[in-house]
Amino acid sequence: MKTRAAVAWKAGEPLTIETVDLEGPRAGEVLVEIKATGICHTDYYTLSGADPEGLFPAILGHEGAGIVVDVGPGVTTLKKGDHVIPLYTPECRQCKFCLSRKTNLCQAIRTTQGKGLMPDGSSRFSLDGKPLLHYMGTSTFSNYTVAPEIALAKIRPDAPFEMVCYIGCGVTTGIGAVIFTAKVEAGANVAVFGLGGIGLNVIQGAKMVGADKIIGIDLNPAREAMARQFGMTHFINPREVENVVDAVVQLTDGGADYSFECIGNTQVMRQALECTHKGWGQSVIIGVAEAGKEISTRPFQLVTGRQWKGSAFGGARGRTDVPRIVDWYMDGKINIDDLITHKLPLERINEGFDLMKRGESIRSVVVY
Ligand code: NAD
Ligand code: DAO
Ligand code: ZN
Repeated sequence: MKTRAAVAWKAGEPLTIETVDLEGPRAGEVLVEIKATGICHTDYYTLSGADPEGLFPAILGHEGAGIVVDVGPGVTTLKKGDHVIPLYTPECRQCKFCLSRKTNLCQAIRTTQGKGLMPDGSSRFSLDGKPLLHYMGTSTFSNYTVAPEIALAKIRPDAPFEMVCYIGCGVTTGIGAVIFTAKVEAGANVAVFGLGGIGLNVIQGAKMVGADKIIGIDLNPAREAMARQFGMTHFINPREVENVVDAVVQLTDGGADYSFECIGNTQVMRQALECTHKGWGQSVIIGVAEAGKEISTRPFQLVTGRQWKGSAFGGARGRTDVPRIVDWYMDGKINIDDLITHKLPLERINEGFDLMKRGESIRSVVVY
């Protein structure tokens, strides 16, 4: 079949809208009509060329929602008409990683996904007979896409696509880091570094579990009002204090119980660790740093009880947890609507990237 898609031909160049060929689903695969997709910082990271694993030409996008149109042989858990959210972190429920119950990093299709291919080692997308690569197993910047069955979460049919697509990455990454990775408890003090599309979801996760002080840190003063709306109790602009670590320690009587780095800046990662409480503080790295960057701290920080952790996709097991998070949204427990600041047709997708680069959007969503 033919489908409209935004194609990333080369690092650093804008996407171009093309009519591309899409082959139907093979064994274990599903054809999905994408109804809406968010534009995430990670798409920009890859498009910019900063991602050493970025491959071109490819169809980017990993924050979508849509409807199953067709299923390949052997697919048993999904059928035509089901509403789904594609998962860049699949959940096979059979690999060593899934069975460990210690991680959400399913490895069933990791190798081919990292090469921009479906699990059988080939691409379903092409243009003029030349293959185009998939991206993160999802390629939601195409109106129709093919994804493995294990990389699709079935969601309730009454959830609006242009809102719940954000659960495909930002919402789950932020809220999940609080609930699944750090397991923040009621009454804890939390510091959140970076109040963008991820950090604001960390804030609303912290509010949801009943955190006490929720301290937001951002260089952009425009982020303060929105973060307060989502539950932030204190704001620190690093340009307005002498030392961010001291400022958090003073506000929390010795340090935050939990901190979250939602920027991808290794200097800030150090601040996030060192502002946590001696003896028990935990700092969770969510931000993806530039290739080649390293983190450092004095080892005594760890000897004296602080812990450094990381979180991918919020530690969520997609097929199990994403439908629950959609329910939380539908039940009014989490707010997505106010984070979707812009809606655009596919033809204007590059404007969505520009809004993100200028810090003017939280989430832009392409509605097909
Ligand atoms: P964003 O650009 O929307 O937000 C980043 C925020 O950090 C901005 O508000 C910016 O003003 C602020 N900031 C920048 N430098 C700062 C500094 N030195 N001190 C304080 N604030 C600073 O980005 P986002 O979409 O929220 O993504 C954040 C990071 O999370 C990115 O690195 C992204 O790639 C990563 N990410 C990780 C996962 C995961 O599973 N681990 C998933 C999605 C995104
Ligand atoms: O299993 O080795 C692996 C890769 C897991 C990928 C997790 C990606 C999370 C961070 C990237 C941001 C995604 C939007
Ligand atoms: Zn698995």
